[in-house]
Amino acid sequence: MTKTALITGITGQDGSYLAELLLEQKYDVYGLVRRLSTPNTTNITHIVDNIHLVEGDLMDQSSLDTAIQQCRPDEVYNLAAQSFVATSWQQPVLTGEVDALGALRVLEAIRRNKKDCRYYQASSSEMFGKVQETPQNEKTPFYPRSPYGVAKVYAYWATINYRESYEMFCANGILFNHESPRRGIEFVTRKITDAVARIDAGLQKDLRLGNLDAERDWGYAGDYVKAMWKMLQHDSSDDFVIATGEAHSVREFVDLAFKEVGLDYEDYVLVDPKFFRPAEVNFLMGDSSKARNILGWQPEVKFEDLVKMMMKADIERYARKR
Ligand code: NAP
Ligand code: G4F
Repeated sequence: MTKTALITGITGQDGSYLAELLLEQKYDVYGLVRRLSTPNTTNITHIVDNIHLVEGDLMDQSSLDTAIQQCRPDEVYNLAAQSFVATSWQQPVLTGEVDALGALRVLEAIRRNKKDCRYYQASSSEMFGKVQETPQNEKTPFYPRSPYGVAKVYAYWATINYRESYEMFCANGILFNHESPRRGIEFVTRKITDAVARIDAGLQKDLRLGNLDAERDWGYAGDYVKAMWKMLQHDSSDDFVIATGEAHSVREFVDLAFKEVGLDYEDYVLVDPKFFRPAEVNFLMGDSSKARNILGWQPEVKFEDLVKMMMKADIERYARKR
């Protein structure tokens, strides 16, 4: 029987890759989109004729109730969020409203309208923040360092609370950083590959960054959405860390990206205090052995290939523009 899925955040990086995956699996795919003065469907232009878009906002309970009543989903993937950590200090209340209470509103909409629906919560390695052990796994205590991280901890526990209070199928995917050519332009990886492509094309002179020594466990978004899907196919709901198990610094990323166009990053990169954060997460590296053993998931794309993939896409984009 055809399954129906509702994806919140379908216009984002992960939402677009997940929609592709579910279409390949023959799902009937619905995506929740919020009203914007200029619609932002760049990431889903290629599949927009094969999916159904429903209007709604994580700030608005009634729109979420209506969306669940309309779609009658078997699975809901709650990917919508104010997802940029730096902005969460500028807009802490909005971040809490969308990322914390927004998740609660989606859970409530499911409980009231389609309680047997399976729920995926986009939890984050940012919850580990000032890490209490390395590598981080499902049992590592949280120590969030940003309003974003704090909001995600709330949503994480709301997900577990609905599982335990109402016997609903609710899973947390604790995903470490994952990137792709569809990554938003303000995140450090995409900011770097876009800038290097622009420098290579003669459109930009330098690249201003913040903390070059921060280390992240970077994977490929296309690999990570497979883990989301696997979590909802499992026979019971549980929480899983999804990571590569390798940490690399921003400096390593920038070095490799400039090498792709035969340049030395030290000639172009300027450190700008504007991009430092009030409280930094210096290091993240995940242990995803639970997901590997129970779900049979593993990442395919290596760090070096991810940098190459993103560089290639941005170079081609500027070449097309020329
Ligand atoms: P993204 O590209 O920033 O996408 C966020 C999505 O949320 C967009 O579709 C956005 O819609 C939507 N959205 C924002 N506010 C909304 C609201 N009030 N109501 C409805 N939709 C709203 O994020 P992503 O990288 O794909 O990440 C997906 C999820 O995973 C997020 O929850 C993020 O916090 C979490 N996460 C990401 C990573 C990562 O490394 N990528 C790691 C761990 C967890 P518009 O297009 O209208 O702005
Ligand atoms: O790319 P970032 O902005 O990602 P961050 O803060 O790790 O958050 C991402 O991953 C989380 C999972 O751990 C997600 F939950 C979240 O939604 C998002 O997808 O920054 C990565 C690192 C930081 O340490 C930052 O301080 O890069 C450092 N950095 C150095 N210079 C910079 C810059 N980050 C940005 N965005 N811009 C810079 O110029």
